Amino acid sequence: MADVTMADVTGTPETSASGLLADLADVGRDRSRGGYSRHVFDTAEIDLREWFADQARRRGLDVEHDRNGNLWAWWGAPGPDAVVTGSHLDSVPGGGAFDGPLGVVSALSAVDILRERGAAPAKPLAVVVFGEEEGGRFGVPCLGSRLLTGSLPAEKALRLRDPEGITFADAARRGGLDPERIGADPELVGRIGRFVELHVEQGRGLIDLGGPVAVGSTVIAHGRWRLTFAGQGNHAGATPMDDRRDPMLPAAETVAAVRRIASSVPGTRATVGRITPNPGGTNVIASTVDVWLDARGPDTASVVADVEAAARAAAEAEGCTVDLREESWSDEVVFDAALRDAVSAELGGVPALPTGAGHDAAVLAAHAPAAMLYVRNPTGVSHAPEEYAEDSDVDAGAEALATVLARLSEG
Ligand code: HGY
Ligand code: MN
Ligand code: MN
Ligand code: MN
Repeated sequence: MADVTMADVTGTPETSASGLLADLADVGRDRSRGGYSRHVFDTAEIDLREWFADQARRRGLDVEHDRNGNLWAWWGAPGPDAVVTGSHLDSVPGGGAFDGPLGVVSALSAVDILRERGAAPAKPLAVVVFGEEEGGRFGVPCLGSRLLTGSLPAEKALRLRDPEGITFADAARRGGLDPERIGADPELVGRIGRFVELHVEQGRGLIDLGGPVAVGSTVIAHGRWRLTFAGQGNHAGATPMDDRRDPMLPAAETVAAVRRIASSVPGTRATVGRITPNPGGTNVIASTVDVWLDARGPDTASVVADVEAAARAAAEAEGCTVDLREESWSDEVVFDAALRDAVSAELGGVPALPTGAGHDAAVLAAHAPAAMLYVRNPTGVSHAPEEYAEDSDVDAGAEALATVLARLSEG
């Protein structure tokens, strides 16, 4: 076990999680949308990976990419029953500064705190950064952790294309991976004894409860579908209104139907946040329109079936066709109750909260006991520039994570 202490690792200031987060404030700013756009293997995300690797090495951690492009920083030789913590560095388009990076900087800060406390973990400890958690470039969320665990076949992932038509295989190659090696990594997954992900809360639970930290109880079932409406492209000015097959019309009617249908099924959250007309000219009747549906909740299948029926009826009325394709699916996850309660007790009995957001911890939960820590977000807003956490809560979260890691890594 590498008994590296901060004194041994020259040039690394004791840095708080809020201080580390401030380091990242200018990486991947999206001037056109506001917020941040950081997508797997794009310039900003590669800058963030390099920053993380440097921070980890300055703490004497051994850094390695796994075959799927997830970054691992080990304190102690990688081995069985490791205590692993981490999150992601990528964002949604125009996302906030905390979703993902907060879990990563808190993990680095927790290593500093453990060393300040003189802790000597009896088990290997690792900080991991998963790739493409948001699916912001290739459309499948938790791409890195799904590939690692085998819940997404490599051949399906390699064919995924980004909005510019670049395949994941090509992007991975540019990110330094060998596409031939991408795929399930059971030996690495087998090393994980426990996984803990700290994350900014995406919602108002802790505001209403009045505390800085909570543990996770469940992650909502959620999926993504793409509806492609097809009609007849044509000239906006030369085509009479009664002589059109405009796919934008059923697309618009389907967006309204999503809101109406989702609002009628308790616990459902369904959203259309992305629509792409092709070719997308102001003076052009579109040939096709892609509409992406994000649907979550206890009865998603029936909600999607009702949306599909509404889409088909609207398409037919306009002489268009529609094709619906599932792009990703995640079952509801209930975190390991014994671990959840142990983590809560270790932190003085913090509350357990459900979340409507997906996480890598939910993917790993099928392979090792996993837990989540949430840090208060006073705006309650996420996936938008207003996402926030006070420095005092950020640092309280890192302290809490250190306390949990210390307990889990005892002999
Ligand atoms: O979409 C989600 O729920 C997560 O933020 N990836
Ligand atoms: Mn997110
Ligand atoms: Mn996230
Ligand atoms: Mn996550």
